[in-house]
Amino acid sequence: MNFNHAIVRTPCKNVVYGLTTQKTVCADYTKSIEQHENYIKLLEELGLNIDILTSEEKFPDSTFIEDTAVLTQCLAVLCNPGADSRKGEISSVRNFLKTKFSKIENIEGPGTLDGGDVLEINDQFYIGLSNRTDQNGAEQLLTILSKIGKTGSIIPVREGLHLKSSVSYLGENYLLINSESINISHFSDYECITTAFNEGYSANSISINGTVIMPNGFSKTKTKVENAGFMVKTLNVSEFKKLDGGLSCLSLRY
Ligand code: CIR
Repeated sequence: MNFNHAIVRTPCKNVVYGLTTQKTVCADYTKSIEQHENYIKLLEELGLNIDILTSEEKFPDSTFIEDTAVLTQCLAVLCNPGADSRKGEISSVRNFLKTKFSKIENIEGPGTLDGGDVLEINDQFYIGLSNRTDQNGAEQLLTILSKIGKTGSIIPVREGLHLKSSVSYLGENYLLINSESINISHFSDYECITTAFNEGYSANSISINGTVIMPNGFSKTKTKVENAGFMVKTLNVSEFKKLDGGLSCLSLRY
C-alpha cells in the first residue's frame, strides 16, 4: 500500500489503564513510549511524513488512533467508537483532521464504528461487525463511501477485537489472515497467507510502500510472508499487545 502520511498519538501515562481483555498483564508506560518512538522512526524510514498528536491523559487508549477515523485520499470520516471511554477521543482528532481534509463526515450515534474494523483494499472496503462496530455504524460508513464512488461489504468478526486484528492487506493481492477469527471465504478474490499455529496476533501487520511491518516473535508467519516475495521488518509492540492493540492501531495512514 502506498502512503505519504501518518498521524500518530504519543501514549499517555494512563495507557496502563487502557481497555484490555487480558487479565494478568499490565502495560509499562516507559516501554510503550520507547516502542512508539521506534514505530515512528520506522514509518519515517519508509518515507512517511508523520504528524504526532500530543498525549491525552483523559483517554488511556488514545494512542490507538486508528480507531478514531477512516481516511481516504479525499475524505475523512470520524468514527463513533464502540467503547464509551473512547468516544471523547474524537474531538481533538476532528480538530486536527480539519486542517488536513476539506471534506469531513461523521458516524452518528447510536451507530458505532471503530476504524480498526475497516480494511481498505484499493477502492473496496471491508467492515467488520465486532463488539465495537455495529450494523448501523457499518451501514452509515457504506452510505458515506458510496457518495465518493467506493463500495464495501460487511463481515462478521468471530474472535478478536477488530477486523484488522485478524487480517491485513499486504499488497500485490495478498492478505495475511488469522483464519480462526475470520472466515477466509469472504476473501476468495485474494491470495491468503494464513498465520502459523499460535501466531494469530501477527495478522495485525501493516504494509507501507512495499515493506511489510510485522510484530516481532512470529518467525513462522514471517517466513511465509517473505516466501511470498515481501520485504519484512519487525517491531516489538509487546506493550500495545497487552492492551489488545498492535501495529495498525497506532496510526492513521493516508
Ligand atoms: C481498546 O480496547 O480499544 C484498546 N485497548 C485497543 C485498541 C486497538 N485498536 C485496534 O485494533 N485498531
